[in-house]
Amino acid sequence: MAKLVRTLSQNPKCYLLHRMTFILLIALIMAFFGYGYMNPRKQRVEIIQAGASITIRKRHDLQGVELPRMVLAQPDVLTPSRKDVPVMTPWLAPIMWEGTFNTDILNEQFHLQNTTIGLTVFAIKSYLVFLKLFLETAEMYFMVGHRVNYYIFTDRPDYVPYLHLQKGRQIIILKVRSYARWQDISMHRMEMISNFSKQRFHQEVDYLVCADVDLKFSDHVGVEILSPLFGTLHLNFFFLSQENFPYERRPHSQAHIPEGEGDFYYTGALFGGSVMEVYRLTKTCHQAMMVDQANHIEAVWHDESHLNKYLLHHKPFKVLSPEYMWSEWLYYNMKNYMGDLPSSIKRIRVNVLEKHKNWPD
Ligand code: UD2
Repeated sequence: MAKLVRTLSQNPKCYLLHRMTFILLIALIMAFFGYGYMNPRKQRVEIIQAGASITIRKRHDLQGVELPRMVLAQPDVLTPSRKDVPVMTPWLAPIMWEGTFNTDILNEQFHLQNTTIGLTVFAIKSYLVFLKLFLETAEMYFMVGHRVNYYIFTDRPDYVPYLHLQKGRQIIILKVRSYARWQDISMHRMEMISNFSKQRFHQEVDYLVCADVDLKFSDHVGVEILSPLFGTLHLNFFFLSQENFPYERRPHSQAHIPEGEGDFYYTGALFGGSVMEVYRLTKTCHQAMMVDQANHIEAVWHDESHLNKYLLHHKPFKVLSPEYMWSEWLYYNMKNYMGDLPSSIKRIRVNVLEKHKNWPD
């Protein structure tokens, strides 16, 4: 072999051939190892990644919010989050149950949008007694870490309790008139929310959450509930079939829902959405109640009947499970029908308090 190499190197023609073969070999090696760098697909991936990080940085600059980058496990699309409860309506709105959402992801999304949430609550006449507990527990559990405006509608602003609030949260007291009957107070909430949505809420908040006052927050209620329009399943009727729902069945009421129709029975105690959608809902319900009043009829469950009619015809984007409006005492009274606390209720987030309607003013 050594002899052959020496012979070749002594021959000029063979020497040239040898050099050219060597150069060709080097070029081939370079082309092979360089493929990874030259590959256009790889370059495109890097450009996309660079583009994405610039976009995110811009959004941070714009919003002035600094958030750590989240590293998350890949979602498991083949395993349903809950098998014991319905997690989706037939119109593909999620039904919010414990275990169906990731609070960290949602918090980051809503922080990036710099979301402000308005919580409306009415404390008129004797119902002022509920306000302190309502606010204290809201400070502990409601939209923690987000900007919140509490809109307190009352006939007695001087009696609104003083509370030390977390950063980014404020109380706004709105003086409104009272009515003689509790039914009128309850129903006129729709009118007042629609008026104030038009006058000011649309400039101050992104979402409105409308709640009864005679309740306490007992666990996390966060941005997972927010969507353009949401309603909450009424605990009493979640376990029952449609023919047992207490919809308004008299055809001459504007809240009328014929037998055989209906999706769910929603509680009047917790609903909401974007300011625009809440404006549409409350305005429509108020106008319908005015028509009923002119026709000398009052819907069986007042504003709640009209809310149910509205949500039947305007499907909510999210539906909150009874975790979001539980009632120990109602449940106790209904136990014969419902049995022990259903295992589907993993967390009780809001509790309706027991009360008596005929308190002295
Ligand atoms: C149900 C609904 C409620 C409403 C009502 C209509 C639930 C848990 N709640 O509750 O949302 O649709 O039916 O019949 O299903 N209020 C005052 N002062 C008063 C009376 C009422 O501020 O003197 C306000 C207060 O915010 C109260 C709300 O109106 O939480 C509703 O009145 P309610 O709680 O007495 O009505 P209730 O328990 O029948």
